[in-house]
Amino acid sequence: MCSSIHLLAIATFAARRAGEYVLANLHRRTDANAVHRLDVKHKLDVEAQEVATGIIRQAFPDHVIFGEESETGIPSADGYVWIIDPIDGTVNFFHGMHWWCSSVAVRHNGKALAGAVFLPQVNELFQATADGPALCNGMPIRVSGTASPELAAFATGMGKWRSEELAYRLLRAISDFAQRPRMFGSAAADMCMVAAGRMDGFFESGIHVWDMAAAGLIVERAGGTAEVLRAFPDGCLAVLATNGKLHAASRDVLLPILCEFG
Ligand code: LIP
Repeated sequence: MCSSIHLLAIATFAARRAGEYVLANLHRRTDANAVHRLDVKHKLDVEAQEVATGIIRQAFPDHVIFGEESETGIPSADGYVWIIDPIDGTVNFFHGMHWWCSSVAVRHNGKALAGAVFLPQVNELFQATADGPALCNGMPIRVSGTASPELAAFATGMGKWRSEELAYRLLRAISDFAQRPRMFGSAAADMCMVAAGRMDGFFESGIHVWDMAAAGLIVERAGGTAEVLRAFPDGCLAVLATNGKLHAASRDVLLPILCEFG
């Protein structure tokens, strides 16, 4: 069994180097392979994933490595699997918005062991291991104490991939449930805000395992709860991450809407 400290060191090195590579190429922010209405396929996504992959491969040559830009499908959960999102918040990055990050997680037989999320343009590095504290720039972080939904700041995203009606129903439910909905455009970065106690919850339907693998562990190790409410056949996920105190009430609002749409 690999030590969690070693796994975290490599996850951190890979996330930081990938983020620094993208930051060094900020002048290429519009250098996309394809620009779609709901997504941008960016050349720097591919290049930064290669940077992270090289670091991980050198340290753990026999581990499975997979990321948003991988041509293969999601690998089986057996053994060690590294999960990379080289730029989470690609559309933000493409438009010059600073809210994006590089995320690297490692799982063993499906259990998250270590994760790092690096936000280069706000210079914040979030980390956690399965048996250690959640950290931001090396300092321990904790989720908020907000227990009343009407006082909760809730981040969400607008994945309209499944149905626009579903997307707007979910947004309306969060807007009615929480004090304020907020939409920043990077699931991993938004979940780290929950871990740091700056937001009280996050929900999005239509993200992927690479968006949440590291940040979900960081939320849990900060005392919160991160849960996949629905896993869809195409690999998309509906993910709820909260400070724990709001989790059951949030799930009770959101899950019936998800189920209504199948
Ligand atoms: C993004 C997510 C975001 C979601 C976007 C996109 P990407 O990931 O972080 O929360 O709203 O649709 O999925 O594609 O930038 O890595």
